[in-house]
Amino acid sequence: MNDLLDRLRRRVGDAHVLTEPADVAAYVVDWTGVHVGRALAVVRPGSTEEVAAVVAACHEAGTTIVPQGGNTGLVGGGVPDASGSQVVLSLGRMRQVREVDPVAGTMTVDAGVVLADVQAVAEQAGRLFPMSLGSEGSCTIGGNLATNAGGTAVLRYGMSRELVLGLEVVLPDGRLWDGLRGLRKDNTGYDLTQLFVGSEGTLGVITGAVLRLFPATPRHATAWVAVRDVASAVSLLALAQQHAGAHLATFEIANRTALELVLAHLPGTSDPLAETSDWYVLVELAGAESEGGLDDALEALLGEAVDAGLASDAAVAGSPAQRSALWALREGISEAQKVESATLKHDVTLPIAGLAEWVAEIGPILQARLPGVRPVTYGHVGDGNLHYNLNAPLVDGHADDAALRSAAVDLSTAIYDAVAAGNGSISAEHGLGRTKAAAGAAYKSDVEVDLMRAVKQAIDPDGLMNPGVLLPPQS
Ligand code: FAD
Ligand code: 2HG
Ligand code: ZN
Repeated sequence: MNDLLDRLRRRVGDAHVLTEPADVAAYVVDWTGVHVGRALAVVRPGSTEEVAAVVAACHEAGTTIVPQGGNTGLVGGGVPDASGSQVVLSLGRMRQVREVDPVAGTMTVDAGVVLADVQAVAEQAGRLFPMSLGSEGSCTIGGNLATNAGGTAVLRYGMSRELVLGLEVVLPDGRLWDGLRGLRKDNTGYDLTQLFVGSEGTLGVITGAVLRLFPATPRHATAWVAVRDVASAVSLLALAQQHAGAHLATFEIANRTALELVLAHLPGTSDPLAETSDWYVLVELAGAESEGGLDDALEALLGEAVDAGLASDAAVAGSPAQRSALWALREGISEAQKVESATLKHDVTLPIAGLAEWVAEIGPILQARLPGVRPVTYGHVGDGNLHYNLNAPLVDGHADDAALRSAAVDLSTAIYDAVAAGNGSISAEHGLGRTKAAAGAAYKSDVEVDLMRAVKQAIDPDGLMNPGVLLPPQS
C-alpha cells in the first residue's frame, strides 16, 4: 500500500494525497450523516492527466476507487465503505470552465465545477443553464451527471441527461475516452455519453462535460399557493399548463409538516399566508426579457384556481427578495428535516395520474407500522416525483429516533411495495448509491439486472470502480 501512496504522491503532489484522519474526515461522511466510512487516502488530482494517472496506479495495485464531487449525494454513493482500503478520488480541484459557445449553446467544463458557478457563467454569457438543486452551491457537474440529477427545472428542461452533449471519462484501467464533441447529431453507434450518465461512479471517472445552454429567462412570476390535497395540486398543474404553456418552469409541492419544520428550524423564514393549509404548491412562470404578461398569466391562473375550489389562498412574490423568500420555504426542507430528527428518505416517482391516490393510501399503512411517524412529503410534483420522507414520531415532545430506526426496513418496504404496485420507481432522481443498491436490484426484473451486470463487467471487469454502489455485491 505504501508503494501505491508513494506513486500517487509523485503524480499529484504530497499536499493532495490526504491520509490524516482530520484531513479525510469531511470526505468519508455523507451529507445525511448515515454513511460513515474509512479511506486508505483521499486523492485530489488537478487535471484529467492526473486523474488518469491515479486511476491507472490504483488499477495496477488492485485498489478500489470512490469518485467524489461535492459530497452532497443523498444515497451514500460518494463515500467509501468501512474497510479503509478504498481511495476517494475527489474532483474538487478540477474547476476550470474550458469554453463557452453562446451561439452553439454549449459550455465545456471540468467535472469539478460547482453547479452554481456553471449557472453564473451561463448568465454572464446571456444564456441559461437550467439545472437547479437545493445543493447547487456545493454539488459538482460531475456528480450531477453521475447521478443524473433532477431538481426543480425538470418539468421544463428535463433531467441531467437531457442537458449534456458529450463527456470526457477516465476508464477503470486509466485509459481516457474523449467524447467532448458536443454535436447535436451523432448517430454513430451506442450512446456512450448516456451510458455514463447516472452510472454513479461505477463505470469510470467523469473529468469533463459539454453542457447545453438555453435562452435566458430573467423574468419570473412566482406564487406560494395553499391547496387542499394532492388531487387539487394535480388539477392545478393541468390548469397551469393551460394558462402558462411553455412558460411553466416550476411546480413543486410540500405538505404542512414540511413547512412547519422549515419555519421552526430555519431562521428568517415566515409563513406567507394567514391561514394554514394541509398542502402547498410553489408555482413559477419564467420567460425572456421581451416576454411580458407572466404576472397576468399567473394572476389569471390563481383566480381560476380559487374559483374552481383548487386553491384557497396564494402569496405572489412582488420583488426578487420575496421570490427568494418563497423559494427558501421549498429549498430549506431537507436541511430542516435533518435538524429536526432522524429521517428516512424515499425519493419515489409515480405516474402523475396515480399520485393522489397513492399518497392517500400509504399514510394509514405507515401509521399501522409506526404510530405517530411524520410524513414530510414534498417534491417535484410536476414530474411525478415525491420525496416521501419520514421523520421520527414525537413522544412527550421528543423525537423517538430509535423507534424510527428500528421500524426503518418495515416502513421502506411498505413504501417500495406500494411504489412497485403503482408502476413507479423507488429512485426518481437521487440514484441508488449504497442505501438502495439491494432494493434497486430487488425491484427490477432479472433481465434488467443481468443487463446492468453485463455492462459493469464489460467496462470494469475487475470491479474497481465504486463497488457496492448501484449494484449489490453478487452472492
Ligand atoms: P457526490 O455526492 O460527490 O457523488 C454522488 C455520486 O456520483 C457518487 O456515486 C459518486 O461516486 C459519483 N460521482 C461524483 N462525481 C463523479 C465524477 N466526476 N465521475 C464519476 N462519478 C462521480 N438531487 C436531485 O437530483 N435533485 C434535487 O433537487 C436535489 N436536491 C438536493 C438538496 C440538498 C440540500 C442536498 C444535500 C442534496 C440534493 N440532491 C438533489 C442530491 C445531490 O445534490 C445530487 O445527487 C448531486 O447531483 C450530487 O452531486 P455531488 O457533486 O455532490 O456528487
Ligand atoms: C429536494 O427536492 C431534494 O429538495 C432533496 O431532492 C430531497 O432531502 C431530500 O430528501
Ligand atoms: Zn428533489
